[in-house]
Amino acid sequence: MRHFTSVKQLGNLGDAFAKAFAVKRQPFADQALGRNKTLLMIFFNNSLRTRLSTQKAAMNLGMNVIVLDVNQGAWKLETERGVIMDGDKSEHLLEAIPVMGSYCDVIGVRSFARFESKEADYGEEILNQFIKYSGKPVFSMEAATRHPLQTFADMITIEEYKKTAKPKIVMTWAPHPKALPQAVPNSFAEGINMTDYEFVITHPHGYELAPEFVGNARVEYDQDKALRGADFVYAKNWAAYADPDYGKVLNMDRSWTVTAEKMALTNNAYFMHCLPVRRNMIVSDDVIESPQSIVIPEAANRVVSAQTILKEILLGL
Ligand code: AN0
Ligand code: CP
Repeated sequence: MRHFTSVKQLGNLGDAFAKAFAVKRQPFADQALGRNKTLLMIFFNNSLRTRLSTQKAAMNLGMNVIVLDVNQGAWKLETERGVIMDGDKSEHLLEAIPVMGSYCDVIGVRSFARFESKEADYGEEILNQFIKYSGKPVFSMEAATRHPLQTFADMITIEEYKKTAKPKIVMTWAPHPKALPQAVPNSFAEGINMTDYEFVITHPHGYELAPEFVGNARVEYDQDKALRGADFVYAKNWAAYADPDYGKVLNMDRSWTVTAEKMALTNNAYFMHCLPVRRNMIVSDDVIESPQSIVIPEAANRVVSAQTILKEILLGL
C-alpha cells in the first residue's frame, strides 16, 4: 500500500480484519519493520485520539515520530496558488510540503473540511497536494471527506462485538452547536456499504449526505422507526451537505439526542461514537455510561487500525 485515504483501499475485508487481529494479538511483532523510519504527523486541526493512537501505533512498529501542529508555531501557510502573498501568510504549502517530505518516510495529514468551498473540500485539495508534492506515502488522519482510520477502527469493533453475521447498523444524526464535517459519517457509510450488514442512515430533512457515500443504505427520516431492532447505534453530528446550505447547522433538535428511551427501541444495541462527544447533545449521560456503550474499546481500536495501515505502508516502502 502507498497512500491510504479511504477504507475502500482495504480491499478484502476478511483479510483486513485478519491483519488487524494479528496486530492486536502481537503488537510488538514488527518492531524491526519501522527501525530508522520516521513518521511525520501534520495537524491542521485539533486531535486527541488520532494523535495519540497513531503515535503509539508507530512506536509499536519501531518508528520515530515527529508531530507538527501547523497552526501552533509553524509559519502561517498559504494554500491557494496564484495569490499575492502580502498578507499574514509567510509560507506557501507548495514549498512546505516537499520540505516536510524531505524529513520523513511516511506522512499522516489531518485537514478537515473548511466549509469555504464544497468543490475544494470534496476535491480534497490539501490532502491531494501532500500526495502530489511530498514524494512520500501519505495517509489521512481525517481529511475533508473521509476519516478512514476511524472507520476501520469502527469496523474492527463491530466485528468484535456483533452477535449475528449480519447485524443491523443504524447511523443516526444527533444535534450539536457547531458545524461539523461530513467526513466521519461519509467514511462510516463507505465502510458499512462494503459489508453485507443491514444499514440504515437516519437524519432530519436537509442533512442528506452525498449520494456516493449513502450508496445502498436505507435513508429513514423517522429516527424511532430507524432504531427499531438495531444491533449497533452509531451516533454522529454533521453539517448540511446539500446546496445552498453546505456547511450550515440547520437545527439543534434535541429530540434527536440518543437517550435511554431511544435505545429501548433497539435490539439492546451497542452505542458507538468516534469521540469527542458532547454529552446531552449527542447522547445522554446514562447511555454513554451504560454497559452497552462501547466508545472506549472503539477508541482503543484506533491503535490497531493505525498500526495495521502503517504496517502495510512500511511493507510497501
Ligand atoms: C470532528 C468531526 O466531527 O469531524 C472530529 C471527529 C473525529 N469533531 C469535532 O470537531 C468536534
Ligand atoms: N475520533 C477522533 O479522530 O478523535 P480526535 O479528533 O481526538 O483525533
